[in-house]
Amino acid sequence: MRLSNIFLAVSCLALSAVALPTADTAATTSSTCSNPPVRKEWRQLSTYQKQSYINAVLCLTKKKAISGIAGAVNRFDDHQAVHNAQTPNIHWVGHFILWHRYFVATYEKALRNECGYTGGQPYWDWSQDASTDLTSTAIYNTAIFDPNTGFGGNGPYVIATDEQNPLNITGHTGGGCVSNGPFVPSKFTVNFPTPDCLRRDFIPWIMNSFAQQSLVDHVQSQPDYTSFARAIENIPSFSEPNIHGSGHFGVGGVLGTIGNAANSPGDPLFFLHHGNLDRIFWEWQQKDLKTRLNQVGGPIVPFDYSGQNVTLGFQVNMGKLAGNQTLKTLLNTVGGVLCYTY
Ligand SMILES: *[C@@H]1O[C@H](CO)[C@@H](O)[C@H](O)[C@H]1NC(C)=O
Ligand SMILES: *[C@@H]1O[C@H](CO)[C@@H](O)[C@H](O)[C@H]1NC(C)=O
Ligand SMILES: *[C@@H]1O[C@H](CO)[C@@H](O)[C@H](O)[C@H]1NC(C)=O
Ligand SMILES: [Cu+2]
Repeated sequence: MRLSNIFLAVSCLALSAVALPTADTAATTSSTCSNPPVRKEWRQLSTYQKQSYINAVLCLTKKKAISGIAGAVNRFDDHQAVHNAQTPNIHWVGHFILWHRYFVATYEKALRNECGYTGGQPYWDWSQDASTDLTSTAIYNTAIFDPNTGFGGNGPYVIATDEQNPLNITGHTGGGCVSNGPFVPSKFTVNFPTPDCLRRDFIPWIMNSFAQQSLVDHVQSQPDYTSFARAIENIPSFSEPNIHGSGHFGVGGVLGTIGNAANSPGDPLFFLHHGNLDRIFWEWQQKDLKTRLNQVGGPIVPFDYSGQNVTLGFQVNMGKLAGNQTLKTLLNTVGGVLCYTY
């Protein structure tokens, strides 16, 4: 009775808006989220759409920072700085995937509202190209790394000192400044925490083994939020693959920007990698939406699996970039605070 009333009320609101919701989203689409931008895989974008996206990213680098965090010069840096500030509280916790959902959505909103981008945040589905031949470099030859219509490629090889590689990660192939594409040193600076070029350091065996579809399937077969949240991060180890590590260490390796736990959002690819993790989460939610719009769990304190768990009312923050939100709000991508779909 109550449910059907809510359904009716929402349907009326949705009808008075422009968008005609599908049956799936009708129950959850809010009146403040009509016509949500649709997020697409990078390869689904036209050349014009790809260029519009990259131009919008470069536009953010021309606008003054608002985060108030020392070292952040522009609106692009703001996001990296907020991630850096919260790094100790947002990984290996129950709110990991929801904090990062809010983070990517905040960036998407800045691209749209401040830089005229009209599409949804694109994502990079690495699992499409992960090879069982771990030495394969095919995944690095796809459209996303294209120097003309993508994000450019690797940096030249630089020897890493023992100090720079405390985990003794093997097989890194780059580490220098990205040498082609829109984010070369003459066009783009990673200002935060101190000015540097954008670095990439491809490691084929990590990229291929961490981005396997079988691992995505494993994550998406989890029965509840707590186990999903744990599976998507797994443990911080290179002997046990996890999909979250694929884009970070397959592209960032030892010396690359996106491989740095605190400062990874300094590589614009971060938002396409995390966009894909969010899509995987969203797809998992769709399998039992009624339950999965109302369920969270997992530790408040990193790795504290027997301690206090997050609840639906638990709040996360974006510093000065956006208001605090509860996890309940962030479970719904078309609820109004968030407004996008896949
Ligand atoms: C990495 O190698 C160094 C020197 O060979 C060694 O002392 C250190 O324990 C190794 N670290 C790990 C995490 O295996
Ligand atoms: C938090 O959740 C875990 C996993 O469901 C559970 O084992 C643990 O007891 C919970 N912690 C508290 C304090 O209830
Ligand atoms: C936002 O959340 C943070 C903790 O996540 C808290 O310190 C801060 O006081 C909150 N701000 C508001 C306005 O509620
Ligand atoms: Cu992160």
